[in-house]
Amino acid sequence: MATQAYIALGSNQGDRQAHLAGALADLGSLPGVTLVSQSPTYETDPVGGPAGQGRFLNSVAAVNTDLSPKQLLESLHQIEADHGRDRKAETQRCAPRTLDLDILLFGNQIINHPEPSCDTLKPHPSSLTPNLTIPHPRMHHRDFVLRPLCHIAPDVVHPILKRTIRELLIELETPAK
Ligand code: PH2
Ligand code: MG
Ligand code: MG
Repeated sequence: MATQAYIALGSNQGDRQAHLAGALADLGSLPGVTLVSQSPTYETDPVGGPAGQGRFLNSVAAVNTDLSPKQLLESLHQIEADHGRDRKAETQRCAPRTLDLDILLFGNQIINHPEPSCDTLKPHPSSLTPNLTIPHPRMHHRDFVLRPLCHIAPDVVHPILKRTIRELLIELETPAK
């Protein structure tokens, strides 16, 4: 049975609009992936990473997929590479990139998150796939993710936090007292 997944798209190098549009087209033509909806594109200030890097274009897409999370991740990495991203040349975290595709949610699945109830607070080694933690561990802190996601999936519930995307966005926007 197909799973609904949400993918964040970001670009702050080269022809940003072309990279996002091309990535959406590539996503939709992956075998086992159907593009369901896409958010508007937002121009956002970079969060983290080196000083002086350019602004991002960000959006979010919903897909239906028969792929596993790992297969989807590998396909996303291939699309990033096709759009000129060279992960090996990135010497620092959050380096500027032509294209970044992150799996935010994959149905209700929880992957590689520490079990709150276990002693070690570490995921079981057999479950580890590098760079595959779902839900995306920082998505609820990021306006550039929640805003476009809220456009297409306001009532979807975060499977760990048990809050809707709309609630998470409101919480992020509400200044701490
Ligand atoms: N991605 C990052 C780090 N910072 N900032 C913005 N505005 N948009 C992004 O997509 C982004 C970021 C790491 O992937
Ligand atoms: Mg990212
Ligand atoms: Mg990424």
